[in-house]
Amino acid sequence: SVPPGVLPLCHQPPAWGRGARQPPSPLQPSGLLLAPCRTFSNNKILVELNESSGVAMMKFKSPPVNSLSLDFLTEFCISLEKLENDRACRGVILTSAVPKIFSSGLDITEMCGKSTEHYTEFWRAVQETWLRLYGSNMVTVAVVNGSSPAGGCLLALSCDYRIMVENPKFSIGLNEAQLGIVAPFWFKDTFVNVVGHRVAERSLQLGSLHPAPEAHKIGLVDELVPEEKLQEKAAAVMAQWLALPDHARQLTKSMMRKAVLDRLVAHREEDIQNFISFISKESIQKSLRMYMEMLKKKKS
Ligand code: CO8
Repeated sequence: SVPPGVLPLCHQPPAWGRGARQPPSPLQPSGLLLAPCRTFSNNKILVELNESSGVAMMKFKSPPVNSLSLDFLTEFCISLEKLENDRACRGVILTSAVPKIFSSGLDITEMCGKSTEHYTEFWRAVQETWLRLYGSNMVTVAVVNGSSPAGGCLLALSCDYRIMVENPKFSIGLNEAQLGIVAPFWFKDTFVNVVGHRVAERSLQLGSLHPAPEAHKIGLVDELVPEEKLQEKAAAVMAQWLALPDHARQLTKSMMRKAVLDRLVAHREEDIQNFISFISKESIQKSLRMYMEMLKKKKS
């Protein structure tokens, strides 16, 4: 059922969409060709844009765990910017092409034993990714089809809606405290905006990774869906959100998110310095090394 105040599902591209403003191609005067799908792929992300629905799918394909390395984040920002500037695109679905993993979060090797210059570049890319995704004008839906700790959780939290696979083996959360590090204020702000202060505080202090049913219960994800229904559900959610006039939805989104976005923009350089001085501490480096060793031992 459609919540009050939301227009019913729209099966035709609405007249007010960004796509509708695109001039018809001379080769396709009707503009309604056979659901053309434009694909662009780089090393770590595959993007498929369905021009008739105006929805793009961004699939993370960086095995083994879609960790958010500098290269991954750079590709992510470039892909998102391309879609943002493409009038044929009104919505993006983020998902993973790697079985069982949405994203393992920030690539820990980028934060271990590197130079100050590297930490600066890396952290700027992390900030940029969040600023672009959280501030996107497009409708953003995360299809969390596997585990999604820390930075992976942040990507999902930055979307407008989260659908997770109904499997208690997969968990999601901001588990930074378990690594002996602290989630930055804008990770925390994004989390609070989704689940509220109390739930966020407990979860952050404990560094909790919530199995899918629990994540749903605390509102960290909006819906749980069996694996085989994920794409169908994502398309239905997209259609519901795209049934509204873009300008009204975009201004509303901006009204809800602006204060949190502005806070990072105003303190961006300070945030980079904080990251560098925190991550460069020998005690923090030691915690990260031990955590990586623990991951490797768990395997053997
Ligand atoms: N970064 C780099 N490498 C990773 C990461 C990662 N985040 N996660 C896993 N790997 C590596 C593993 O070490 C392993 O490498 P190898 O094959 O060489 O041994 C390989 O990926 C596969 O990992 P697993 O064998 O563990 O794969 P599983 O399928 O069994 O498990 C999981 C997948 C559940 C994702 C598991 O790997 C895991 O829990 N990973 C750690 C996730 C995590 O805790 N991420 C937090 C990153 S920190 C972050 O995102 C925010 C930081 C904010 C910084 C603020 C500072 C101020």
